[in-house]
Amino acid sequence: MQGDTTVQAEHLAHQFQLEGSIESITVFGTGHINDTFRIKNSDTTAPDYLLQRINHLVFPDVGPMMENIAKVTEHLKAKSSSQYTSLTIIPTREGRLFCKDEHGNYWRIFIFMKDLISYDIVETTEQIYEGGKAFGAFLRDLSDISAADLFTTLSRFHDVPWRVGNLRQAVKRNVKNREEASRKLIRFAFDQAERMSQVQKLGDQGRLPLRVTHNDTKFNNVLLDRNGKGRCVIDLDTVMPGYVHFDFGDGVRTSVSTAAEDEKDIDKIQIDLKRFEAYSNGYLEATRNILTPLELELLPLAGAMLAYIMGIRFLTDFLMGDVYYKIHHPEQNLQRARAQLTLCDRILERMDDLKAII
Ligand code: ADP
Ligand code: GN1
Ligand code: MG
Repeated sequence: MQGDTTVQAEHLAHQFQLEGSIESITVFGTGHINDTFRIKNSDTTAPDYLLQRINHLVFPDVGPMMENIAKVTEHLKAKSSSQYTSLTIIPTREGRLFCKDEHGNYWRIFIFMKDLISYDIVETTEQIYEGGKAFGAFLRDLSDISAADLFTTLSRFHDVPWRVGNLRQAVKRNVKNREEASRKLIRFAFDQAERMSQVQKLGDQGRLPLRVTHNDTKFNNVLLDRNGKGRCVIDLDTVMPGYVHFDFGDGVRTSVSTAAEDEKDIDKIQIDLKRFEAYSNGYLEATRNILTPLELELLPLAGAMLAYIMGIRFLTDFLMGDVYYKIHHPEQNLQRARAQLTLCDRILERMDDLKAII
């Protein structure tokens, strides 16, 4: 199957306006949603490319989604300071932003950023600070686009009450008889639902500005250069209207601990306040001047909220029989849910420290 996909990828690559010639195509990256391939160029003066088969079960509106990405990357390119660069979409031979194959799959190509690095687990506080600053600069540099100008690719993506409703339904249906194995986590999720709904409630009341947010700012979605400087924010599928807490929170979720997203040994899930401080310093250096007092006041809660959202999404997917996220072993979604809800709990325990830092 893997081989077939790579052959198909090569066939698809020829539909795009590539320079040079293809030396090899290999499966690439650790994303949970799309299928990603790296195209090596045999012509060293031409770029390498990143080819992706878009998961259209997750993203059904590929056209408007690609329009969002084009709008945002052009905007960032027009104003970027020298430190930051933006993704470059390679059009098809017909000049389109993506193409559809005979099986109904959608494909796109970006220039591959050869000398930049993505960290699944970020190593140093300097790297965390740089990643935070890059994600903050992303929000700031897009703050002059009206959120209403962007298409909502995935509605209610970080809407906690809606996510809790989905979990409730999954528990009730219990299609795979997995409720018993998840019971402790389900109880924690319902106990925290009210507290975790605060941002959404204030947003619904019109008390938080809707901004152009990235919505998937896990740390491996910012590329750093070899000197550890933040250079490029990637994975722009979910760029759409949102609240700043979604972006700040997902960055915190994926940088405050050295444990993996699906860490099995929950004793390893510990919060390092120096990591939180580094991320906040970077993020706020870029955004402090544009955030409202209420937005700032809610930032300490954001990391716990995003860990909670991921926890209940993984748990829902486990109960539903692993229909959304790619998994590599049968209990992985349960393990991810346990790790993320533990992380949420550990962040909540440190709330006073986080407030003092912000
Ligand atoms: P997913 O939505 O599946 O997470 P991403 O767009 O994040 O897909 O791509 C998967 C991985 O590929 C990223 O985590 C990163 O390591 C790498 N990657 C993505 N885009 C680029 C790029 N333009 N240049 C270099 N590496 C990239
Ligand atoms: C998915 O595509 P990827 O792996 O960057 C998911 C995010 C989750 C993340 C958890 C569209 O992101 O929301 O935070 O997994 N993306 C979508 O690792 O659901
Ligand atoms: Mg990604």
